[in-house]
Order: sequence, then C-alpha cells, then structure tokens
Amino acid sequence: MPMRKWIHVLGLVALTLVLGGAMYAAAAPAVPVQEVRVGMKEWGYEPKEMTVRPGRVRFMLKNDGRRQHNFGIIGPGSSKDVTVVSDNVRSGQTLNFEVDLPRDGTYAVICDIEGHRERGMEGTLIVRR
Ligand SMILES: [Cu+2]
Repeated sequence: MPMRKWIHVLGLVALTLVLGGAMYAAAAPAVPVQEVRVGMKEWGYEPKEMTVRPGRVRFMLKNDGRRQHNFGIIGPGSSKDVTVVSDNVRSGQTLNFEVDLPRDGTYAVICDIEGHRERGMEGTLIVRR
C-alpha cells in the first residue's frame, strides 16, 4: 500500500478513537447517584442503619407491610438542614425517592404517618466521605 493511503487509514483510526472517547465521556453521568434499597413494614425499616457518601442518593423504597408507609429524613444532628418526606407507599408497592445530601452528618429516618415513628419506624442515616 502506498504511504499516502496508510496515512489516510491511520487518520481514520485516530478519528474513530477520538469520537468514540467523546461519546463514552458524554454517556457517563457527571455525578453518580448512589442507590440504597429500603424495606418498610410494621414497624420498622430494613436496614435500620444506612451509610452513604455525600451527594445524590436514590432510596429504593419497598413496602413489605400491610399499611401505607413513607420515608422521611431529618437532620443532620439537631439542625433542620434536610427535612424531606417521600410520598406514602402502599402495601406491596415500590417508590424511588431521590434526595441531595451534600453534608456529612447523622440524620434521623422516620415514617411521618401518625403513630408510626412511636411504634418503631425510625432509623439512622449516616453521611460521610
Ligand atoms: Cu409507617
């Protein structure tokens, strides 16, 4: 093969590698979302204690109980930086609940349906690097 043709072929290979790399970079999410599976039932969460890194977290809620339940986050510590509650989840249903948790700390997890926290629907969420 003449030299000019070789250079042309090498150029095409290089272009393909560059484009392929750019497409790969575009497909990768800038900030990966952490996923945590949480079971809910009378009366508690499974697991009761969860640990995540700071950032966006997708809590994949599943109601294994018979009543409706939800998933609330309060904290960290005694402050009220994050106070969010998911929609209620019906028996047998699932719900993906996404929350931004930028700050380290220990948060309380609670079901805010009347009487549920008192019966044991609470847990601990630790955010740390
Ligand atoms: Cu509940």
